[in-house]
Amino acid sequence: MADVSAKRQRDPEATNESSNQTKKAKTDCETARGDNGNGTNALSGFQTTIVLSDSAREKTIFVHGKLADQNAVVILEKTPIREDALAEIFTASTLKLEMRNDIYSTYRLQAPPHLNEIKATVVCPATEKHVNKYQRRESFLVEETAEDYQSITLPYIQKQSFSVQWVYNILDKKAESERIMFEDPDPKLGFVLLPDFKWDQKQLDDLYLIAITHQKNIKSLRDLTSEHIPLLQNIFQKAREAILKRYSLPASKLRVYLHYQPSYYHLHVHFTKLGYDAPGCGVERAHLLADVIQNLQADPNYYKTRTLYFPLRADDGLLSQFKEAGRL
Ligand code: M7G
Repeated sequence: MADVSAKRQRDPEATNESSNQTKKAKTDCETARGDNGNGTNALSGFQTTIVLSDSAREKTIFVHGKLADQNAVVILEKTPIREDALAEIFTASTLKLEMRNDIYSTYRLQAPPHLNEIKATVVCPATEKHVNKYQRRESFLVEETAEDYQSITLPYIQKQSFSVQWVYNILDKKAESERIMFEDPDPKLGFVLLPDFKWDQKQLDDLYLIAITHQKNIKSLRDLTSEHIPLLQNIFQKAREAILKRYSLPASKLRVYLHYQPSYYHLHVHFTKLGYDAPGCGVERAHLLADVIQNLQADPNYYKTRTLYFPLRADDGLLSQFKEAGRL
């Protein structure tokens, strides 16, 4: 961040111009999305440039394109079939036979529109980093020593990481305030718990919540020391209680973890339903909160001193930095 303010001092006009451009891009996107209440279909003007990735198995497609002349990424995802909708699906759908053979038959079933939804996520204006994030790319496992963190990773994330404005909007109740499920307002130990935007909250099978700390100065797992154990324990205990109360899901049904590396460098904890194969829940990126607490209890500087492993995609600038430093 020091670099950014230094640049601001050197070249205030350039910075003002780029911040004006960013403001204009945001306004263009808001207008195109119909945020101003003009009631338009937010995506009717979307022009596809390229399909970044898709998955027939996950029923998702990630598309890069233009919305009101601004770069945008649109993610479309067919929503899961809910058990409580089965009766209506069976009674109110139309069926077209595709083939029949002995005891087997397949059909095209046309469910009523409200049971046949596609979840759409729009990122506008999208940066180059967003476009890269959603593109399918080969990954490489990186071995990051404590020294590598100081000399390679930290300088890189201070210059290149995603904006956490959306996080501040949540903490300041400027966005998603009606979605907050639980809050502990304590500035040191407190946090906000709310549905991750990957979860449409229609079914518990893919439950996904995030707890975002009120403390703004903890970037990631690497910053944690034994000093943060009370904060982590508070999140672990109160968020699980809130989830039990609201969704009747006990702790034994939850996977609670932090990502390293995260995409957003403001400490947050992921809560997903055990059994849901959430993106990023693999061992190369997810660190169970219970393990993190125990590791810090055993060694106050565990995460400051340990070598940590994580995957980076081929187009990730951080990977190039590791390569340039001869660490890969
Ligand atoms: P992460 O570990 O920093 O990175 O997690 P990842 O996105 O690579 O997993 C950030 C989490 O915040 C992810 O699970 C995102 O889906 C979620 N998220 C990101 N944004 C921009 C928002 C948002 O605006 N609102 C909410 N509720 N969740 C978000």
